[in-house]
Amino acid sequence: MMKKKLIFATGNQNKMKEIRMILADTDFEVLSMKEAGFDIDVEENGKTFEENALIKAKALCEVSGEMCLADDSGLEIDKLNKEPGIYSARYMGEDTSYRIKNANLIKRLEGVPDDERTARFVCAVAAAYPDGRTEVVRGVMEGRIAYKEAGENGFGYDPIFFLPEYGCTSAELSPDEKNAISHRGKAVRLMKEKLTGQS
Ligand code: ITT
Repeated sequence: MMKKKLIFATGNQNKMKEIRMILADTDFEVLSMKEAGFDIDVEENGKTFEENALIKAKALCEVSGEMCLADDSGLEIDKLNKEPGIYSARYMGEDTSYRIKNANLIKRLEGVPDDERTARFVCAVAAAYPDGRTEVVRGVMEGRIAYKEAGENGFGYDPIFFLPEYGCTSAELSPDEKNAISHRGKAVRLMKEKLTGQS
């Protein structure tokens, strides 16, 4: 079967790995931006995850002329007014290590009890077609901010994202386990339904 080409507009290798796993069983050939020969870095000046995902997908679609997908995601901490939110990658500076970012967030929640440590990972996935059509979907994973970092899997804020039902952080889940319940897994699977519902 001829696979349909799809380019994912991300410069984040960890996201790319997760997305590839989630789309492995489809008839889409998923290319990273780099593999497709493009390297764009658009200003994410939207006010929501959805707007930013659309900005990234549309920008790459315009330069490549191919169907493109993009992910915009982040961590919302209720006690911190939903920070870092859409600024998750930029929080404390794009080049600051997650050791430092995670330690800072734990520090900001010092003395905050379990039931007020609620947080969620949000992921918007947008699709942009060469004919100008777009689609956008959202996936969410609920949890709590841990008291200390744990786990080596995943990336970013995973070591401080505690999942009460599993008794561990999302960095302690295997890649398959994380994809099965994650914000990105949910959003990409929703998008997959939309994409496979049309030829
Ligand atoms: P692209 O824009 O190139 O896709 P990015 O890393 O800048 O890459 P975002 O603007 O969407 O992506 O920022 C998402 C940030 O949110 C990411 O860098 C992490 O800090 C955090 N994040 C998102 N999903 C996560 C996950 O599954 N586990 C841990 N942290 C996550």
